[in-house]
Amino acid sequence: MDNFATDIKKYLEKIFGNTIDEASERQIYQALMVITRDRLAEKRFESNKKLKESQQKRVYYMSMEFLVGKTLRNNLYNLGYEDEIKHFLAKHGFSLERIYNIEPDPGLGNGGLGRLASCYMDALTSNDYPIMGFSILYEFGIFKQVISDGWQQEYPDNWLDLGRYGLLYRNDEEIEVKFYGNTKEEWSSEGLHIRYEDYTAIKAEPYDLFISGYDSDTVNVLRLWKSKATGGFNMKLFEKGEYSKSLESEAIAESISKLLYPADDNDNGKALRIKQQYFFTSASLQQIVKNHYDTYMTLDNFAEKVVIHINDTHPSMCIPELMRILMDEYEYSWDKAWSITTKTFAYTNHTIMAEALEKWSVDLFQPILPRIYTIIREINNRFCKWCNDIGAAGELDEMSIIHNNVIRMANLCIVSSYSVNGVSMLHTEILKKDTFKSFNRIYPGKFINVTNGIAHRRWLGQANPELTRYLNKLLGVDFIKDLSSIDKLLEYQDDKAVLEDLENIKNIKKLQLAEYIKSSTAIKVDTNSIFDVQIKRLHEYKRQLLNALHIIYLYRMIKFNGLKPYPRTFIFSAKASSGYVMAKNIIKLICSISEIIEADPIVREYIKVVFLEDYRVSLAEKIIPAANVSEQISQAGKEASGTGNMKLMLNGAVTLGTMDGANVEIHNAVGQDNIFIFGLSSEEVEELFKNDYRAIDYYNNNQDIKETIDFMRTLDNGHTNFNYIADYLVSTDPYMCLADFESYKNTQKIVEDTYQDKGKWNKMSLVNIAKSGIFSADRATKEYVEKIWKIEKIK
Ligand code: HBZ
Repeated sequence: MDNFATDIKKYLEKIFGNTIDEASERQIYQALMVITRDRLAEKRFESNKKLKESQQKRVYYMSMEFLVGKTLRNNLYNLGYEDEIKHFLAKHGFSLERIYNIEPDPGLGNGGLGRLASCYMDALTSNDYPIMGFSILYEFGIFKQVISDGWQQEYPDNWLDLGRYGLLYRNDEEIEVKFYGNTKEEWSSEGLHIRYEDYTAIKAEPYDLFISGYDSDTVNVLRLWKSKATGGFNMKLFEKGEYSKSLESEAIAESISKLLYPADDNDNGKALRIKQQYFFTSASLQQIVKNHYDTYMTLDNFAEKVVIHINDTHPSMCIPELMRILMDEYEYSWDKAWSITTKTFAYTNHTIMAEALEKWSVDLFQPILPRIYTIIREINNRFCKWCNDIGAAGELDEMSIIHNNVIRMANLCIVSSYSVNGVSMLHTEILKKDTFKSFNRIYPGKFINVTNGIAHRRWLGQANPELTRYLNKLLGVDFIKDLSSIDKLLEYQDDKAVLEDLENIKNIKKLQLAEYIKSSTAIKVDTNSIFDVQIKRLHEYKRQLLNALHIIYLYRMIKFNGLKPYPRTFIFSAKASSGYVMAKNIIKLICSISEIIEADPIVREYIKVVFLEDYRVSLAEKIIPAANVSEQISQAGKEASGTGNMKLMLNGAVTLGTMDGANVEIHNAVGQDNIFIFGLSSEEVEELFKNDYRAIDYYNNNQDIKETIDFMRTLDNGHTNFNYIADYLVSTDPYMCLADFESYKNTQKIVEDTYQDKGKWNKMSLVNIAKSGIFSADRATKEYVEKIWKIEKIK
């Protein structure tokens, strides 16, 4: 730790005029954040020097979202300073845990996609790969969720207030991004030039967040762009005496990075979203090209030295932007520019849900980005012509980039990237056989699979130090360095003492969570009960409603039919997109069930329902280590992968799930006996859908379903009733909760029975931990490195 302690003291003296014994927790927090950032900056300088010298190929990871999670613990842990700082602070009466709590959890993402991006940054850095992330410095991240009378309310998340200390402002690397206006073609003796006129320029200010690696010399950077009015932009109006208008235009410029769109399915139709996408992709591309040119004095070798990875279609404007820069600024011909571009980009698809595949209407898009639009149109024209030539014209309805005056961004990505990947085996198969089948035919080999992975250092090492310490001692291998070695645990699957130890650790984590639940909801939960967890975004396809329906079934059976199940605590946490009415109603339903049960002295002896508000990375870190059952119950074929399923498994929860996304691979890894699978397969779902799923038949033909839904209609805690949801379940529900209900209910009974056989349950839990190695982000990113990026470690 050399002089970290001295640095803290110096900082406190210099900034606050305090000694450490006079300092407040808030001051200590600031000192730790700033000193850690500066240490990382120094380390970054060293690793960047090596990178520059080696002139090796690099990856730029473009994502509208990075859910980084709290940074201080992660950085101190990775730098190996944690224990010493803890002791140093304790000597002066401070708790490092309390200091950690001061840091806001940067909510720069909605869910899985954003968290995946951060897990990958962490893993690649720990493994010494050269990667730089690019995104937006949202002033307000995902909203803060407050549950009031069972309803979700959204509050702004002003995370920069205390979060800004981790960022380094790089005003030497500001960039201008242009919107609106027109382009003029000008011919001269040297050829064609494109001149931009009447455009609106906005300044992109870079803020760097350093990404530390575990046991590694590498520090990578996540660059976040903030939008600013350019001085000149305002001055024109200012000089005309239009002072308030000039401020207005400033506000418009700055609105671009104001907030994260809180919808994780569709933002089509919003001009501000287009501006956000172009703002950050243009700034990043300009930066990348400039860096490259400064190093090599040519862009001819761009694709040999640069891979640009696009995390879903949100950054897809990178593609026409690179074409624009190559042609308009470096005077490349179309063909040469296209040849470079199509060797540079790789694209990950995260969804097959039709409503989540991004589309922009030409009428909205073209005026905002006229030059980018003409480039996309030309890419499309050439692609369509090529399809004609190869005899694929018949499939252009599916494949053309512009169709019915709408730009289909996924098609742009597929046509322009050299690699397209899905995020689990099943998902990739569906992409190839169904969603993009014509593309797969004309581009054989372009579609590949890389199953998702998670940063086990955060999700086990930091979130569950009790289990980590125990396994370290027991296994004597450094599974934090290399998670594949955790399978050594299998040797202990019949060792009673080990199984009991694991159970005890789980109980400690359950106790900690129970305390949190009590402090945040006033509900007292029994730590002997089964902790049954469903935590993820609220979506119909994820079927929190199926879970809720089963709880209503249990409630009715306990109350009126004398059922005495083994006690269970159902734990939910989920944000709903602010305009998603059904999702908000489902939250209300869950909260109402919770209340109704709490008010019932008989039922509450057996089951409890807890809805924890404001789901976020740091809350997940509390819930996951305490879970016994991991609910992964999406309609088969709909969840691209899931990553919560992996985090829960790693912490010894047993999956109760459908054969969907990465559940399929978890099933393969642990075997039939160590997972609870239920419900229709994705093929059966397709079949049933084609044959006209009639929910009402399930209601009429299944006594339990009928009674549960009828009972649901009578639930009424004061002023809300749930007829609306009951009607949906028996009529239009496309996710077919009723079709899977019987199977779910029966499997839940098996879960309950198995849990009571402690020896058996503990063994299942152990096997899940032991088999989680393949779900490490180290494995996943290694596949990206080898199959797609072809990069090497920093030398
Ligand atoms: O990406 C998720 C998938 O639903 C999940 O199955 C997968 O594990 C995860 C990582 O691959 N997708 C998202 O999280 N999607 C978004 O967050 C999203 C955000 C903004 C959008 C659209 C989707 O405009």
